[in-house]
Amino acid sequence: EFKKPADAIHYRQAVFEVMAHNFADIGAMVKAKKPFDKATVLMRAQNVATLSKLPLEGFIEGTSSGHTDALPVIWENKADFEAKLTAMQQNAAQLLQAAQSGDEDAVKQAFAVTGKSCKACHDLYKKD
Ligand code: ASC
Repeated sequence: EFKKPADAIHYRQAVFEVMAHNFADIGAMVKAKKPFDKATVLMRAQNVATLSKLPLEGFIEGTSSGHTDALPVIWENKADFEAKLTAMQQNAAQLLQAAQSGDEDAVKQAFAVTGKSCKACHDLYKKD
């Protein structure tokens, strides 16, 4: 439970921020901005997969005003929003599997798929 709406907003933003930091480091490696290090990719992918399960809790009704980019349409389309969030979690789990396999091409592909599922939600439900 959150004491006030702003706490729910802050919670989900904190989760997304830590997710983005971890996801971006995998991105730097698959885009060859830095050397591909299997152990680091695995650690990052574990973090992303775990964090992917957390933000939904923060999307409580009445938290689309104030310091947030979340659009009110989320709560008019909550089933679709949750389906897209679930797809992202499944893709993050696939990314973790790829990281566990150590196969760089598999990581690259799973990274791209996961990024698309981040964007799918942002396109509809996040302010630009
Ligand atoms: C990221 C990040 C996102 C997604 C998105 C993918 O690294 O912070 O929100 O990827 O940009 O299109």
